[in-house]
Amino acid sequence: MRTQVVIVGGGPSGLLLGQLLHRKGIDAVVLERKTRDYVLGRIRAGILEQGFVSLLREAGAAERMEREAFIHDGTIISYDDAQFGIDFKKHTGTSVVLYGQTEVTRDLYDARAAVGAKTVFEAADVAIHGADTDAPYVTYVKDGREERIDCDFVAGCDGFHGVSRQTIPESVRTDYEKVYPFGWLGILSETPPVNDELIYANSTRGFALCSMRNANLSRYYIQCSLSDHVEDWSDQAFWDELRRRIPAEAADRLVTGPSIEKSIAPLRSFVTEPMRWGRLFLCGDAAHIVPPTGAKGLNTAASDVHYLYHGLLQWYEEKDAEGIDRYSEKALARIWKAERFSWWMTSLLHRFPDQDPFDLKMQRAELEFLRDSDAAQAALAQNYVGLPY
Ligand code: RFL
Ligand code: PHB
Repeated sequence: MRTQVVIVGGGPSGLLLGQLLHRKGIDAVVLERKTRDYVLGRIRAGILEQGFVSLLREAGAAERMEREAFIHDGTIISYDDAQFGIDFKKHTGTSVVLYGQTEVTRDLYDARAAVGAKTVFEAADVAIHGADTDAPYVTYVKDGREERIDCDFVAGCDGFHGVSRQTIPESVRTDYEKVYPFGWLGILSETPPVNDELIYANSTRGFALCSMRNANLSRYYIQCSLSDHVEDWSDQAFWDELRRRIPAEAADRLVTGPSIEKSIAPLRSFVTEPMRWGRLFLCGDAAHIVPPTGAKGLNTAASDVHYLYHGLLQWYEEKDAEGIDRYSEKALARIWKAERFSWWMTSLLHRFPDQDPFDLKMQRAELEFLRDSDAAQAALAQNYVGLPY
């Protein structure tokens, strides 16, 4: 078969791109390795920038989000037993939206199904051919049969462990990576959130984050060791540790309950350059990873989608290659700033195993500067709500 754009990966970036293209009459097929339920079972991001929200609206998939999402005008930072707020609204005139990645993905799948766009689930052995020619094609195996799709372009939206990035020869690519010496243990529980704004906590026992999905669904994370296993952490042990890391008055009102999901995510910063090889374009986690501390992963995926979507539109509607030719450069300029912010938030809030007394004093001074400086708070707010596209 033939289509205009093959999208490898049915996560949020692939689905968003597919839906935007579809609304402009550009044909795209999404190839997803897993089942729909598997993709929807992954609990990930919670915070959306306004840029993401606008794209979701443009994709015609924002209706439920407009009804159900929560607007967050600020956040709380705590250290030891002190805490202060960062007012996004005051510093930037805007806010962020709390709406889970699972819900975004569900809405995009539903929107895709409603318009009859083609998604192939359980597409195995996806391989991209001729990406550096004018006639790329993608092969995959479905129900034991090999299929082939010829196309104009391939969008590699298949996450960090996908095939798209690996398709670009190592001689063309430069990878930049930093692996952090800890992970995040996260749980989801059907309990009311401890606070109406998120709490990012730096404690002597390590980082903790209090987040949520709705009025009766809480999401909490604690920094853990990379050698920890989920099975080692009973719910009780998690709650006890969380209580020790957050401000005492929050710990006192914390409502606990059984976890309905529990997982460990390692923390990593990663960027590959360039994000284009011939007619293959990398989007989202396929090209870059951030530690979740700045809530930027899904949001940087969305800014890639924005640049690629507009580049492809320019190609199809105006026969102009400028947008796709400058895709990598434009996307990377924004990504490196989100990488910097995520690295900085991570460094500010976590305990590192090799931190010496001087490093701890530096971290403390930085927290106190942030607490006392309007300019420092404005810089955090500006990055958190999202830099312009
Ligand atoms: P995804 O979501 O990984 O989707 C890629 C899809 O491609 C499929 N795939 C393949 N399909 C076909 N053939 C292959 N060979 C394939 N290989 C893989 C996969 O099955 C999958 O369905 O990448 P995408 O779309 O780029 O989206 C990126 C986001 O998922 C990610 O950046 C965020 O979840 C990161 N993140 C956060 N981002 C935010 O913006 N705000 C947050 O608050 C936030 N919190 C988080 C996070 C990530 C976390 N974890 C678990 C890493 C919190 C956590 C704990
Ligand atoms: C989440 O709600 O899952 C979440 C929120 C903020 C972050 C990371 C994760 O920085």
